[in-house]
Amino acid sequence: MNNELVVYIDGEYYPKSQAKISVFDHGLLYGDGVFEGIREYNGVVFKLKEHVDRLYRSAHAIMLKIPLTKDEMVKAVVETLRTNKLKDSYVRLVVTRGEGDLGLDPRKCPKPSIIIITDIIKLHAEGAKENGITAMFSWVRRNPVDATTHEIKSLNYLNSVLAKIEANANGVDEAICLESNGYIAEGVGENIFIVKNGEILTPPTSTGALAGITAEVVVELAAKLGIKLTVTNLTPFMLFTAVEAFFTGTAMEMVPIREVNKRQIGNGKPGPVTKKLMAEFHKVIEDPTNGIKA
Ligand code: PXG
Repeated sequence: MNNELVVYIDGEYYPKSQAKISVFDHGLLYGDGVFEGIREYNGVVFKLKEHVDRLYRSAHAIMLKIPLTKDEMVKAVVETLRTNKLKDSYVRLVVTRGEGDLGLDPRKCPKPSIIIITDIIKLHAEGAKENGITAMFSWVRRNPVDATTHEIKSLNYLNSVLAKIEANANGVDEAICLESNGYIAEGVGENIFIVKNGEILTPPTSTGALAGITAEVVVELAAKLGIKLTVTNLTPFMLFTAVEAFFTGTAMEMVPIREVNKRQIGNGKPGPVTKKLMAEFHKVIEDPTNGIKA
């Protein structure tokens, strides 16, 4: 137990094996809560302020008052990492509505629960970055913007889980979700980009996708490199006929897509624009000024 990682729950640390919350927590009963997935690179929590800002925006949208200030939240993440002596890790920040009764009314939940899990990161499949991954359009549409939209990073992830199940069942690495009009929204936990005529295209968040922090880095890098980037609706056809495509996300970082629904993308290998951006992206995550030291 001495070497066991600890988990922060409401200001206390518990060994991983004993880190538990109530079965009456509405995060479990109704998916009523919000979360963030963050990475620490070499002792620096990448874009921690941006993730905490997004967490509070998500909480605001579901009228959940987080009982810590943003600064206190940043401190709690840093302290949890220090306690666990982690240098390269994955941070999962969760705020649930808290314990209530067996009715969905959030007024029955007087105190939100704050959970901070820090753990070692599992890397994605061997060769994903070098060779690219396969993807498929899922039958499950992204939740519309006037429903449990993924603009809110809420605990309602069944939409993404169903899409992932479909990809798994078909032996494909990742699923892509379309929005209600048939335009491309995003991956299950990734934003998506294509390259066409030397230009980068990516869907708007008004299709119900999350405003990704990794995607934002790519937008900044494209500007810095002088590559035109346009936010616009993308059709499945546009992806099938793109010369390059890639996913971005905290867990996946940047990963090329080599095949979609059995159609080869470009020449089936990571293209020059993707490779250039990936190289630049690695410089960004290694730069300690892009995060907060743990
Ligand atoms: N879209 C959705 C729906 C997400 O959940 C992203 C895009 C990428 O955003 P960032 O800010 O990370 O660039 C996400 C976030 C995981 C995991 O462990 C990853 C996410 C969410 C939940 C779990 O694989 N990605």
